[in-house]
Amino acid sequence: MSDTIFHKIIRREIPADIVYEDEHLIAFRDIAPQAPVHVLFVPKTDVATLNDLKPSQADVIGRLTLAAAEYARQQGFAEDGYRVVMNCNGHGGQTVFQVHLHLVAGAPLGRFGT
Ligand code: IU
Repeated sequence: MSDTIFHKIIRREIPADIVYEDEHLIAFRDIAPQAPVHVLFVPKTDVATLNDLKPSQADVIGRLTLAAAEYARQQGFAEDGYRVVMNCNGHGGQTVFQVHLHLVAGAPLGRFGT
């Protein structure tokens, strides 16, 4: 098993502000939020980067996306809108090498990449 900071959060070895968890994934607030809402959705399956994702693991990413959309609905900002982002490796800005999906929301967001 990999041993990133996110694995430690999954194992409850370090604290996090967990907002959702099921058998497949965990979601918690980012410690350095980039928007009023900034939640990370992390699979419990070990996948370091998107480059390592196998076709047979498509459900891993599907579940993250569906969980983020459901969270947006439950929290009441789905209609206003939100953004989901996955960073990959250095140029993508990935710093934690367990794949994760950022959900950012709560204010109008700038055009991506500007
Ligand atoms: P990235 O896509 O790998 O760059 O995203 C990692 C995120 O994990 C980043 O937004 C950090 O603020 C966040 N994070 C966290 O929420 N808790 C931690 O203990 C650490 C990083 I280290």
